[in-house]
Amino acid sequence: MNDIEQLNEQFGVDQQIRFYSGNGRLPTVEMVNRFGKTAVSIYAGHVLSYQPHDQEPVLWVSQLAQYSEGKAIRGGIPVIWPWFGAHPTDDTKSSHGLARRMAWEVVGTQASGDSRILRLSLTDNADTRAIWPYPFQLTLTVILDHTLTVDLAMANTGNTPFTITQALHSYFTISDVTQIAIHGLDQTAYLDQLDNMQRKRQSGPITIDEEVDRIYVDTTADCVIEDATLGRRIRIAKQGSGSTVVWNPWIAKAARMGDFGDEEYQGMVCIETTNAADDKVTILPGDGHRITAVISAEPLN
Ligand code: TA6
Repeated sequence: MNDIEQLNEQFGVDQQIRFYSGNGRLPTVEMVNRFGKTAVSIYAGHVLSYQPHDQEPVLWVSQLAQYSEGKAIRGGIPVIWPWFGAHPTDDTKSSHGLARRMAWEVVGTQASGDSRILRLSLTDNADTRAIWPYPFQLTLTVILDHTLTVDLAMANTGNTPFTITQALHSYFTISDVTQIAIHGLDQTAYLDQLDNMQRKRQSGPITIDEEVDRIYVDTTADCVIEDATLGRRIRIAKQGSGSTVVWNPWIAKAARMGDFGDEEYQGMVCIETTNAADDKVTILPGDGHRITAVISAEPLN
């Protein structure tokens, strides 16, 4: 029996929760209910798609995304942990931590009523400790019901405190980046990553006509992407997160990324549920933290 057959034997639930060999032959699970469907790569603990029935996909993935061990998948919801952005002290280490490049494992599934639940875990090992020297346990819980909930629980299983920054780095499908408005951050301070982290203040909804890379600070607000062309709002609610990152690479940065189509910046925006910049989290031995994003799509009218 191969891995996929074993996964379906142990964790599959009829056609509601089904494992299959996805892009790059990565073990992938699809969960379906009467509201929609979602797909998750076991590798990297990476939500790849979320599609309410009779809707455009809510999450975006690049046509040039790479699906191979050790690579980060461009799109969906990469798990950024235990550091957001560049490593705080060692620039030889990959940006955005280690979790999105590691092999996770399935620990459980559940289908009851309209709810479909997947639990994946990543535990420290020789590979992680070679990069980041702390014992930890991550559990990613993905819940499909009338919305999509992505919850990352983390535990310090060692004897010394550690401090992390992190993100559920969500990529969203939009009609045209110049035609959307992002609500929820009006009058919120942000650090402009494109202007030496200068602290600025948002005035009104966010509209985009150039590269945008901002860490909004001291905010627990929902964000809403209003997309008149698609006739929908995407709402991102959150818990355990005091900062939100808004990113679009625009033309030049898109052209520099090998796993990102030159024109693809027009159809995506990242609204990232984070503990970033000064919104760090220190976890004592035996303690934990959780960060959660709840994603939903609703018609505009
Ligand atoms: O979250 C925004 C950001 O930090 C941008 O600066 C950009 O680098 C993006 O993440 C993607 O990073 P990645 O390492 O996935 O290419």
